[in-house]
Amino acid sequence: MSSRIHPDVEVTAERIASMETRGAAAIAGAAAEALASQAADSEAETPDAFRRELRTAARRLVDTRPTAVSLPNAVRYIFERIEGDTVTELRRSTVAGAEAFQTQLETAQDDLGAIGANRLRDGDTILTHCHSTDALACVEAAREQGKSLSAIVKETRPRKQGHITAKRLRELDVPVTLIVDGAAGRYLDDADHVLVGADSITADGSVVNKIGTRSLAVNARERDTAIVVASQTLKLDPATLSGHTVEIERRDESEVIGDEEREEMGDIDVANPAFDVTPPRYVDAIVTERGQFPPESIVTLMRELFGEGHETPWTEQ
Ligand code: RI2
Repeated sequence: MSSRIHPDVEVTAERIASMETRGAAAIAGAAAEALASQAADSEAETPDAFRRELRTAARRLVDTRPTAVSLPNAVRYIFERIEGDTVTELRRSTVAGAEAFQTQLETAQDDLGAIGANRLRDGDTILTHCHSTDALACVEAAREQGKSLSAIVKETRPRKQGHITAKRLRELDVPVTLIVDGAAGRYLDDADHVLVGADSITADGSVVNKIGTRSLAVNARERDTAIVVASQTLKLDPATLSGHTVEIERRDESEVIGDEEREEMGDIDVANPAFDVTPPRYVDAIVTERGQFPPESIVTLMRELFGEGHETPWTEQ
């Protein structure tokens, strides 16, 4: 029997896939909202049909981007809270689960920001890569404490999300110097902290983040510049506790080069992996809403929050 996908789920999935909605926290929040619409407007006549519908919608959302674990973690959070014997009860508990998730998302980012801000001293310079709302929450909290900061912002090819970071930092009244990615090494000497976000954190404390993070961290380590990763616990990947690896999303080649330019070059291959993996030895601290952790000890927090399980009930047909 086919299960109807709510238009909100379809639109949300398309926005996530095209990166109109992007950033690990934002895609998790959008997916939760879409699942709430699916549940609230469900016309399923039996509990089984309702659950089937929800699983189909969840699969549509989770399959959009493979790397950010926030997406399956958000869906799992909601599925764990679905309860009841009637469609009305199931509908109500799903919507309540999605709302609780949204609240937790906001609170976690505020709490994380307050902790990350403690690392930033008055007069410090941060160097950023890509656009992370978790990383910016630390800056916002520091600004609220009255600290003055300045920022060196990598533009972050190919999609230049550094431009969003620059705009947000200016809104926080932080002076910004925008640089091309290749200039990062030159500017590391001027920075007190490299401050980045994460899409997924693995059990060994490796940080999966926007492509270019690893070389930035290696360079920063060589110059003794602190590398701080701002990451809500929503980005901890419980599947890695049992040996699963994180799939690195490969995006369309057209993000790197236009057709015309490409044709002029002749026969070339183009690669566009969206993320890379920074090993724990290049990371000084992972700042979460539960405190800051050396990357090697994040596994303890992961076990406490997720146990050994990483069920994916939405994968059942
Ligand atoms: P927040 C982004 O991925 C960046 O890699 C960023 O560091 C990470 O998500 C976390 O973002 P993309 O969606 O959750 O731009 O901190 O590919 O906002």
